[in-house]
Amino acid sequence: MARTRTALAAIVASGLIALTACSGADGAGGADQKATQPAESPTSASSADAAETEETGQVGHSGHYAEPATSRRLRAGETRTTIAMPGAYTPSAPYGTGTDDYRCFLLDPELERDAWLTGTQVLPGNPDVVHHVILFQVAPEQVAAAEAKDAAEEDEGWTCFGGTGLDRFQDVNRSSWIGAWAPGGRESVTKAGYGVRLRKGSRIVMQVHYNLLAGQQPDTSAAQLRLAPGKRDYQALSTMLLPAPVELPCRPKHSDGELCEREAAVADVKERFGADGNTADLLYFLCGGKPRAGEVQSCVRTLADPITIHGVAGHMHLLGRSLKIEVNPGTPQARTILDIPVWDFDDQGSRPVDPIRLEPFEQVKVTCRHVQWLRDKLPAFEGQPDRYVVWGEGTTDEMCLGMLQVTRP
Ligand SMILES: [Cu+2]
Repeated sequence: MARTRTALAAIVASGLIALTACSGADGAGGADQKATQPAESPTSASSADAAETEETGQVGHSGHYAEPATSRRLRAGETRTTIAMPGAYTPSAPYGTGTDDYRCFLLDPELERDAWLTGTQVLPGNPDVVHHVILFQVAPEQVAAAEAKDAAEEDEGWTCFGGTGLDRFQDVNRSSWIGAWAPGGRESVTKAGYGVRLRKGSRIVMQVHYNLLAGQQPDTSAAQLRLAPGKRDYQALSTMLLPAPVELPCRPKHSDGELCEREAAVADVKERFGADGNTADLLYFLCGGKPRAGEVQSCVRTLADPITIHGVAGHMHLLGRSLKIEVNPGTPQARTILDIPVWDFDDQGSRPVDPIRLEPFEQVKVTCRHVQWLRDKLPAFEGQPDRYVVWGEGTTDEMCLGMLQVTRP
């Protein structure tokens, strides 16, 4: 199915945009919570700890993926199901250039009735090549389209920069994200009484970002889903994405590189990621304004519907320096709900917040600062001159993304 862009007016009206995010870095991820679902709040965790001591992972699986060293114990009525790629996939740069491959795999949790998803744990098969993983839900009415995409490409799965490709645009207000993983991540479990609604017959797309810097090696990854009975009276969580542009110019003394012009830099991203490399320009339909080069970029969104925020997270890549999410900026009610003064690429976990209820016309703002000098310090940029950096899916491209875990009345 070719991805085509609808009229710009539709994007403006609906606030839909194609985007994806990769997260995490190689290295010792000490952080234990790297998912887009709310971590248990300190209060619920303390009571839960006694009941949910660590238990060792299931054994006896013959898959290639690694079984978790430890899993948190299931709560009453919960079950755990493992969904794995049907076979190995060997990543390659889909457009013949670049060192990143994003591949989507269609997995079937065999839901015979509606359920609440109360936790996720990704089991990466080959850590040398798996950079990060996002899990998306596929509604029953989208399953046929997903199967067609899967069948259309020869190897397992399909190329999927910029989301699953099933929605022409990802709805940033109600993203189909249900979980994410970066190196070091463990099982993510929702607060008691909260879950993501999965309808009977739903499928899961596992989007894997493969980094090809270590060469092409086969991978078979899997995920564990923690499920609770759908008849329970739980509150439905969803993920709201808050992307902002990245427009980081070259440093004055390093501005002779070929890609120091914005136009050339955007063209380069499109060459590596196909039509999905368009995000740098599309973001202005969501955030307003026009591209203005600078280290600090932000995006203010005005709510159309009431939300209650339960968790917050941020995402940038290697040149990210600081990130902030505010509600009602510039008003007497202004409040910072996430403040990361020094970005740590290895700690992208979601943080619980005391529930914050926001009404229509209230605003949320995400602000990011990226800096070029970090490229002088990081091995991933060795030998790479300054370039004008825009939003892009590659490890050495950048993103500015806030994530809110919300319930809606
Ligand atoms: Cu990213």
